[in-house]
Amino acid sequence: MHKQADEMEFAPNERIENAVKNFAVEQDDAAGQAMTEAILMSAVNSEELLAPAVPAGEDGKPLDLEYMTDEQIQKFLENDEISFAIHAVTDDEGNDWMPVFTSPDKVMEGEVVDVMAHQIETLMAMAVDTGMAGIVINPWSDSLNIPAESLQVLLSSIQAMNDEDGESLEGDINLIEGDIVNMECDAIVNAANNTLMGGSGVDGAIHAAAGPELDDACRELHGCKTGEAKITEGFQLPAKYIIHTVGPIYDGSDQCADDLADCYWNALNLAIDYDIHTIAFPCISTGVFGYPMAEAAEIAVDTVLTWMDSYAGEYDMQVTFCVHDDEAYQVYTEILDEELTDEPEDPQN
Ligand code: AR6
Repeated sequence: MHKQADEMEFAPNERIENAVKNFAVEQDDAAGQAMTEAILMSAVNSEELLAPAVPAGEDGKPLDLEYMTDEQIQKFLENDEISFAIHAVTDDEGNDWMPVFTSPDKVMEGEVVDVMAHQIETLMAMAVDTGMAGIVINPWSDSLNIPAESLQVLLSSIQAMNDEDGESLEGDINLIEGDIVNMECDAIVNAANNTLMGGSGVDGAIHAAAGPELDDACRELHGCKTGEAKITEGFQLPAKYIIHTVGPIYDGSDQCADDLADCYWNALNLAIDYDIHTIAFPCISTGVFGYPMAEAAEIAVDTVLTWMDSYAGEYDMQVTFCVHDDEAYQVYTEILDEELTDEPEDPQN
């Protein structure tokens, strides 16, 4: 059965998945769709493909493993300086194709070859760089050829996403430990309650610093539902605006996680209406409302990154996570490091 790219289930290999989806949009003929489907099924879902390859010396000729010196073996293991000679499959017209397999079973269906696991992105780059006609997936059975021109389109798309990640996210997400009332940005976000009439924690600090005019302005807003966001001026704060949102009281439910994500999402959407381009968030719900810091931080970072991704290139927004203690700083640092470090693969590895 033929499935459209956007109906398929994916392993978490997002950049390639997105590249393939973009690619699929341009391939509106049956052959293009079949090719896209095959890449999705095989490459994206397995993340790594197996390629028959032997280590090669500087001259590009295959090295015989049995006669390798210890030093060569070490270099081979470290994947350093030693490249790989690819076993190509030559078609009737004399074109060389790089064979790749989606599983060890697919390898075993034909002649016995040594294989190595590689990231799909690396293999595509290798096929293009070595001037192959393309790659042939599972050459012994349900084989499918993907020409070099198609691989090039996919690679460019992946590269563009790498560049975009690097620019839009790393530069526009900040982490600060401190008091949010001192933040000099277009807007700070308040972790309020449904009455919007002030309280303890960050809410209390913001009301105290902004002055009594904030109480008057909040009274006019007539409360706020959990997950929603409303805006006032910043009054005596350095920030021009305060976006008030109400986090959920933690009970471990999915609803609670959705509500917390809504706080970030709705605050950012509201920010656009007021031409806000720099915004600082506290760790909503993690104080009086009892949300465990690590869980809340995952949702905060995920939601903000997804929002920023969806507006990439259309709206500039700098987001600062303003945490209040060392523990929260540590938790956010780890999550952000993980989410923002998305180094492109070195095609030689
Ligand atoms: N700057 C930055 N972060 C702060 C500050 C500050 N000045 N003060 C506290 N935090 P909480 P909630 C951190 O309790 O859990 C209020 O009474 C704090 O370390 O302020 O959403 C409201 O009126 C914690 O990590 O908000 C509501 O009734 C985080 O801010 C209720 O509490 C959130 O803690 C809302 O509870």
